[in-house]
Amino acid sequence: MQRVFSGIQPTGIPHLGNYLGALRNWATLQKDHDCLFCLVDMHSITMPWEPEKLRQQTLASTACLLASGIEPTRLYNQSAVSAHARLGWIFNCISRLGWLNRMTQFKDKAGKNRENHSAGLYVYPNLMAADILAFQATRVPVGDDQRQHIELANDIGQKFNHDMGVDFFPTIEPLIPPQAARVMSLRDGSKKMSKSDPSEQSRITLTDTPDEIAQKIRRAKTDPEPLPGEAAGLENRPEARNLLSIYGAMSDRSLEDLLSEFGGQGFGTFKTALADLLVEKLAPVASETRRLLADESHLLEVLRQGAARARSVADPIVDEAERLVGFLR
Ligand code: AQP
Repeated sequence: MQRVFSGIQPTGIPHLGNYLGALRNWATLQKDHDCLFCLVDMHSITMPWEPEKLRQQTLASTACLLASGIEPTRLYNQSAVSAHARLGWIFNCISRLGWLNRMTQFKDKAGKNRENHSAGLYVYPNLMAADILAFQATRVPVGDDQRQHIELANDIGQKFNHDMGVDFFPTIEPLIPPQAARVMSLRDGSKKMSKSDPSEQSRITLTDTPDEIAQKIRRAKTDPEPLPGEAAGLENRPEARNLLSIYGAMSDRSLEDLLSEFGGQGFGTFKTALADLLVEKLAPVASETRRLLADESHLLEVLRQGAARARSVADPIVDEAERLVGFLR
């Protein structure tokens, strides 16, 4: 059985992009794969953070993931399993500066003021490679934005194998959903939907109420043209394409099918239909999240047990990686 690993940062409430790009896929994969899902709290401190907020967001993310259908035994938080940090350090010494310099996520997050960002943000992809390879996982369900990081993780794993003269780390295959692999901001179709976008209106979260969902879709940026009858008419219309792609992913309908129904109409009817669809699919997740959030000790216990299971898989693998490197025990 293939081993699957994936993670999400507890930097805020998971949003529709996380759901369509990752979480929904995770819930399906766990049926016939050996899965580990991780709240990557160590990645969350690569950007400025507030400790109490991080604690609350980790609990909230745990509740959201369970409400999205993730099995409790597969879920844990990264910092509770030291294998991540141990292998992450080895990978810091295997990875090359030239490789990290090419990572577009660092450039996007650091912006122009690079000198002021943490060293952790720069080496984030090395830790991400360790997250996956500490379990010798072969499949990683992620959104399209993570494609470059997975390629780097493979470069790191292969360089380790080459340098140590072994065939220890497997090749990783990203599992990127065919539809809505990159959900864009509701306020700007050129930016991905993100937890850290300062505008609440830019994203639909997994705890939004039906009214909030409907209002955010109503206010979503669009252009003045009616929807086209064919996909070619969506060129240079990123906001229209984004809303259609969300609708398609949520309803398992193709773009062509949607355009044959909504083409030629203004956005009003389409937005109402999209809001109704999102409320129907997401409202049960939000109410289950609220129910779970009321019992903090249960959420902590889920994470504790998940971490114990994750340690039992990762510790022997990282022990062996350390032995191969030449560390004495
Ligand atoms: N907009 C998106 N569309 C599709 N998939 C997405 N993912 C994130 N945003 C989108 C996928 O969700 C998983 C978890 O992401 P993450 O929380 O680890 O980090 P991120 O990609 O940095 O997400 P955010 O929301 O943008 O967080 P912040 O604002 O904290 O940086 C990944 O599989 C990712 O592909």
